Amino acid sequence: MSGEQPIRDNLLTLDHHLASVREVPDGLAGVISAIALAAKAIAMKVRRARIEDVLGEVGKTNLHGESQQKLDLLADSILRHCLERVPSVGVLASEEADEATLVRSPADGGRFAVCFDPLDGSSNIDVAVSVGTIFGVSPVGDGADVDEQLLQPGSRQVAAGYVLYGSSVLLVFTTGAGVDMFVLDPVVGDFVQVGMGLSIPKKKKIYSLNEGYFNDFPAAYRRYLERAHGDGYSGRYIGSMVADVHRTLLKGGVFLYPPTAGNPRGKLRLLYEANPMAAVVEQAGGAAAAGLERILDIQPEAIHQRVPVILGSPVEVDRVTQELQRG
Ligand code: AFP
Repeated sequence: MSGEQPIRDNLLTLDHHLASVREVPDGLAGVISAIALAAKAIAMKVRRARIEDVLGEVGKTNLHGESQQKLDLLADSILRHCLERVPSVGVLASEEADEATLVRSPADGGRFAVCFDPLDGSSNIDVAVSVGTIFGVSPVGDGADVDEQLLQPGSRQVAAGYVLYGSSVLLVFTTGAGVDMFVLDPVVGDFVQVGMGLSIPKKKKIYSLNEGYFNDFPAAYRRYLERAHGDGYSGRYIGSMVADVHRTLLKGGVFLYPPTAGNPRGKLRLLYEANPMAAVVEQAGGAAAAGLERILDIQPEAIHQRVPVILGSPVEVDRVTQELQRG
């Protein structure tokens, strides 16, 4: 019949999945549902950005000195709106806000700290390139101060993942027992499961980084790249971390954002970019390092701290770290 779309009979929605996952901490399913709801609203805004005239810069910069896009702020407020209503959410930290927000204290039931980059890669939106939302959820740490409750190693995350607003809208996340993938089905209006227990290829001759900074990279990264050139590697770089990491997760290879002369600690942020992506990649059998340290072991010192990032197939990450060990 014209106009009717087939609906799969084995449909498993995100809510079905969350109800069936065992051993997730109490109140965590509500946090993930809230992120999924926000993602649906953000996806709509991204799709209609040109129509609703929300493309382009606000005319302000965030504390990282990067210009804020109208959609960055819109996505930030959608996520806050959805998360603040979840009774277990205690603290929020976003790329778009200088300080973390206390939503409710532990005494009032605030059990989780949620760190997020509402719209990563947003400078790509004007040219309709894929963008994403990245999130990590941890139990709030001890301490009266919001920063103390938030600043914990990524290994404490109880959920982490991303939403990719691409040719389809994907939600990929882990609650510590493998990585699952959902796609937003526009017919059903919900995220439906399309992949369980994702596994990253052990090796693949692909590197993904901004090679334009070659002369600014430390010598070890330049040596790695020279070797990769000689070994017949392919380069793939979108410039949107979610899209680049997602491709790396499915196809293999290594994604890198090394230190540069301009950004001696790299560009990417530990709490809401590196940690969630490291958790996903490790749960899929990959590796994630900040130079010679495991990303998930780093004790953060500041909300917007930056780290170098090397993540992907274990063999490929190892090839980079071997060069770093040589100095
Ligand atoms: P924007 O959000 O400003 O577009 O930055 C995107 C990003 O944080 C991350 O998604 C990319 O991996 C990285 O920056 C790209 O940075 P370069 O443009 O320096 O390669």
